[in-house]
Amino acid sequence: MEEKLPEDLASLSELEEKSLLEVLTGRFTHDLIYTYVGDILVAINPFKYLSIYEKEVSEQYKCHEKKSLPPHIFAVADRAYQSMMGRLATGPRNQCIVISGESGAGKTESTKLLLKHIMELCKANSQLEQQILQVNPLLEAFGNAQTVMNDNSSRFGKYIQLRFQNSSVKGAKINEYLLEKSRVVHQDEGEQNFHIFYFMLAGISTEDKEIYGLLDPTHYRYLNGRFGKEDVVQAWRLKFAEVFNAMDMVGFEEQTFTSRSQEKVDMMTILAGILSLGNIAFETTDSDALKVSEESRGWLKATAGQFGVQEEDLLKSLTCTTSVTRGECIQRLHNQQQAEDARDSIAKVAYGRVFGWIVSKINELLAPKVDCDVELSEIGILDIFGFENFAVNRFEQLCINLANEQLQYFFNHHIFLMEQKEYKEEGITWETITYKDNKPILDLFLTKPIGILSLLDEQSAFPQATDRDFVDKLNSKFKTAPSFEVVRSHTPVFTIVHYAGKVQYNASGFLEKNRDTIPANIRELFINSVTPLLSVLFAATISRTGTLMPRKAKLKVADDNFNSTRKQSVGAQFKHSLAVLMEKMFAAGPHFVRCIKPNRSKQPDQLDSKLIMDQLRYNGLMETIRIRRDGFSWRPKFREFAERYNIVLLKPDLPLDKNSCMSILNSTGLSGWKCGSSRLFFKYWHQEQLSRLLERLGRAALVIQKNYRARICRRR
Ligand code: AOV
Ligand code: MG
Repeated sequence: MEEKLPEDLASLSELEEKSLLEVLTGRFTHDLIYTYVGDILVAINPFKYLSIYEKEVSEQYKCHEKKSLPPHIFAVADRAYQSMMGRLATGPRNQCIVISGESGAGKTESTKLLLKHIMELCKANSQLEQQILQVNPLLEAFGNAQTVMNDNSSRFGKYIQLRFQNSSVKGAKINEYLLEKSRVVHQDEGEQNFHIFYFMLAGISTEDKEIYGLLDPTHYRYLNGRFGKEDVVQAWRLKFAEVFNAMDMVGFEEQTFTSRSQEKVDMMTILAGILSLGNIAFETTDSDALKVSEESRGWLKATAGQFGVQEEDLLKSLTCTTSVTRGECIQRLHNQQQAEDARDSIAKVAYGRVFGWIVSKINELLAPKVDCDVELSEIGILDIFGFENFAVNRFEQLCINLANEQLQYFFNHHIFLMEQKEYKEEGITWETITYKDNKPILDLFLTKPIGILSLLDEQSAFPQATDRDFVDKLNSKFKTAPSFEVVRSHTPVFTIVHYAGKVQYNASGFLEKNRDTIPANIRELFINSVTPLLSVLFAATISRTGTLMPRKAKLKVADDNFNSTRKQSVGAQFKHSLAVLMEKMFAAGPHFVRCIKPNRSKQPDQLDSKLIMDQLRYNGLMETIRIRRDGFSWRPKFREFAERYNIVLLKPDLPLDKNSCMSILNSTGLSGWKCGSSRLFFKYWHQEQLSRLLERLGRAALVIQKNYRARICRRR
């Protein structure tokens, strides 16, 4: 079996798609879901429980270079941790683990396993460890939902940064990207609202239901009047307890006079308010004004109570827009559509604020408690929303797929571009491996001033512009661009040829979603809420980094209603946060996990060859195997190398140049490496061989090296 099912695809001598598929299929049928391509891990989602994550297994994968173990996600965690500790090789201290794959491929599960193993590795103090591990269930309850592609689909992106002082974890920080708020008010066929609503309705006691004003779940329009069967509801009930437990563990519990935490009570009340709000319907009257339909008067009253605002004020913010122009207060009455939009935008903004609050609270509680001059190193884990292609794709899918393009670019840049550039510069003989460069698609989105996002901003700035106008602009600018396709249709649609396939987008609602403005009267309404949490959430702005920032002065109503001059558009913010993230990741030592989805029906033991092959192709796996097999993934400068390995010769004061490197290497008997003009070129396995060698030389050598370093310091 060993012979036929190699653990490392870079060891295959014959590279053909067919044999590649055979190996992966063969391994998968033996429940071997992990396979290496050199230092890159390929993971196929098993859709079933495998007993490969137990304590004994995680024990084995501690500093595992010393032993040869089967490919495993724990090995990736170990490698990142050892690299951060400087135990493996030269290179940056900070590490990032980049997990990619389409929706449902297993990114979030991988993230949790990585976190779990890193916590094992650093023997975190039990409280902080538990806090960090509980962050995921908490975020998932509020930020994940069932979609047609994944029953637990992440509807936001996250970058979890674990902060270390030497070997021990000191804290964590979450950056979140673009929660899909529109899901609160609308879900497509076969999809659900965010988990927390179901967990809450299933798990709450009858007594609490009354306190929060919650009714039978089938009443709520935002849940499409649907709930689960008894077994599902039972599972949700447990989840609800888990979420509350997680909140306690992370530290949300506050000292209060009552037994309940006020913030949690407020949070539940706001969630209940969102559900009631969704049931408010409007009717036209003989006069110009709208009124709330007879059946929904009760819902209006309930919502006002839950949001802690006056019924008349709530009604007013739904049925008209107030603006102040030159000191004069002008009221514009809404038509039915506008009133419904106002209702939905209140729900979205309230939910978005609750989510932002949870993230900022987590960040506050998990912030490292160390002196500010202590330098911390970091392991970041990126788990975004995977590539999506639904029946209807909206603004959210555009942003999600853009993020995936960016990640694919990051991968290509590291694996193909940088590496091959160095071969050329350093005069290494090399036959160029071509790969599918997605830079043109990324440019199509991001270039200024004529990328898709810039054009969207331009159109969003015109109050009269329509989504059709936006698509017309795209069509005229990009009709000849290779990754853009004009679609002739009555609806405003266009197609992008992404690295992972063609996606048709429906631009209806793009401008509004990109503006994402809260009318000033709605903000005022909430600032004056008697529910403390709600008032705080609206009086504060949430910064890009997910921390709550108090507003300097209370907003004056005199601000225009669509305060787009001060506020960046959603597209521009997203572009900015992606850029910041990339900068961080480019400065770190990267580790890649490529998740693969075996079938579309989420079934165990089923493998759809065509689906797998598509993913292997657009991931560029063939090319990756080739470059890992023939290429040199570790390329230290002479200086870096000599500094680290001079102890091999037990001569710590060796000059840090090419000659010394040669002497060191000749004495190790290593083969297969190459020497360039300023650096050495090694295969990925050389690193492990050398670290094993260092291990053998043992402590004696380390002591010599340490003494030498101390001497140098004194001399300086
Ligand atoms: P995703 O994060 O990549 O999709 P998930 O990590 O949520 O996908 O995985 C989807 C489902 O697959 C999980 O809920 C599990 O049931 C199953 N699964 C994944 N990995 C494993 C594993 N290692 N062992 C057992 N089951 C697994 V998305 O967030 O939709 O892009 O947006
Ligand atoms: Mg996910």
